[in-house]
Amino acid sequence: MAGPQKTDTIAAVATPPGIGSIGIIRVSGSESLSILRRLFRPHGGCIKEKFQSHKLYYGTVVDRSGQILDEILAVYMRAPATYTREDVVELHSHGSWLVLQSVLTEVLAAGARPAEPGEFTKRAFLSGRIDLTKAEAVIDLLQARTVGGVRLAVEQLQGKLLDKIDAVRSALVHILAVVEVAIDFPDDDVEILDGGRLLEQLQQQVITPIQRLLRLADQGKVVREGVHVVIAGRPNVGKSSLLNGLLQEERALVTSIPGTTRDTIEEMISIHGVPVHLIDTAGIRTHDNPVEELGIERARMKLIEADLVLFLVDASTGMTDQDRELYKLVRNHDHIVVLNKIDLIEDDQLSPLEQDFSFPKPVRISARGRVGLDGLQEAIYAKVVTGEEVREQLSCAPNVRHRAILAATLEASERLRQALIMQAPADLLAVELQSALDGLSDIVGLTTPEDVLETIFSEFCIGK
Ligand SMILES: Nc1nc2c(ncn2[C@@H]2O[C@H](COP(=O)(O)OP(=O)(O)OP(=O)(O)O)[C@@H](O)[C@H]2O)c(=O)[nH]1
Ligand SMILES: [Mg+2]
Repeated sequence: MAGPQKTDTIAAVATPPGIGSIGIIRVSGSESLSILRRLFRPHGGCIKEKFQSHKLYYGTVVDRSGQILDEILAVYMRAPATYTREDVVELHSHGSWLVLQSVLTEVLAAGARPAEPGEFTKRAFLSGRIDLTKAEAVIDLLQARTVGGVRLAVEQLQGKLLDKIDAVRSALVHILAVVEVAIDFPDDDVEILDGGRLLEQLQQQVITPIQRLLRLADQGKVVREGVHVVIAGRPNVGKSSLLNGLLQEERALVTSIPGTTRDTIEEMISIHGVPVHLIDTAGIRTHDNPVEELGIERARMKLIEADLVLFLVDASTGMTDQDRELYKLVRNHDHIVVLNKIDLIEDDQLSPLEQDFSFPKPVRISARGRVGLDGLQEAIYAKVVTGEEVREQLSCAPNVRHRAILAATLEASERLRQALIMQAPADLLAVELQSALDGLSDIVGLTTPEDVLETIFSEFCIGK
């Protein structure tokens, strides 16, 4: 694995700041046990207690003068069966930030140094317990905002992505082995290099799986980061009512006066685990009021940035000239036409209205009556989440860093394919193969440059 293993002992508060019933200080490194012995007085035990690994002890933690700081539970976990593969100690005190700080001060005085952000996980990586994709999964797990994001991170932590990358790597290694034999025995070049077979292997075991991983990366971005959905329409069509309906709370002001919403309002909902950022905007119309005009300008800007626009029309008035003007802005964007206030008209009056929109079919709702909102959510989901995998269960999705490397690996593989078709000399094939392999080694962390590692682990919080 990359880099030598550090041996100094690190410590940090592993639980978030604030008041909690418990707070945990984590210590990792060769001094962990001696630090525990120095600070901890087990209940009914003696100072020279032989701590059994992975067992909780009840007692008190004391400072250098012998003053009791807190009643705690302590656990000593002997290497290598630990998060970092080093000796680890955890002190579970009461969750007061002051107590945690005073205990940490004593741990540091006893020989540890403060851990950097992500340093525990970095040690797990450097010791070879986890690869880089699993370390990244830990960050994703901590930062996930929906069940979908959590699910994806857990699957990655279980090694789903690693397995797929490993399969592609071993296919490339296999091809490289054949090519290298051909280099060593140039006279037998033609016989050894069965171009047709290698091409088939390259396509089935390298190119197709990488293409699939790239598609999954796009879908994974949707699950992790979510999509921006803008509710747009002329004033008074019920945009804020729709926002409130989807949020199931009275978040935005709703009145019968056109021009109620002046600024954009943003809230998040989760549709089947996908974070959907809903943005309610000021109704767009021409107006002299400068405040309203600013709001309208913002609404236009949001429209441009949106992943999807919900174009809201008041079914009871039908399409007005203003609606038609506004629809011109939306038409070329990914959008769903939503006919609101269907409670005010008869069903048969809706069909002629729908004819204004060729495709896709408008969704009928009553925002105020909370009717049709489930159907609308399904329509939003179907629009933003493409591909069967996500709908069934996305279990593996490369992130932005992996995506860039996979794209480069795909290019190298394509060049290799061309070279095989052209029956290029074996040493040239070997060069392309090696460059494809190097990229994949970067993904799992075998050869990842130090600065990339730094960037990845700096995203962690301290104590993880
Ligand atoms: N009957 C009926 N009235 C609705 C429905 N949805 C909204 N309204 C009413 O329409 C009026 C305008 O609703 P809003 O949600 O404020 O409309 P808006 O599009 O946000 O308006 P602006 O912020 O001014 O652009 C309010 O009086 C709502 O109660 C609906 O489904 N049926
Ligand atoms: Mg509004």
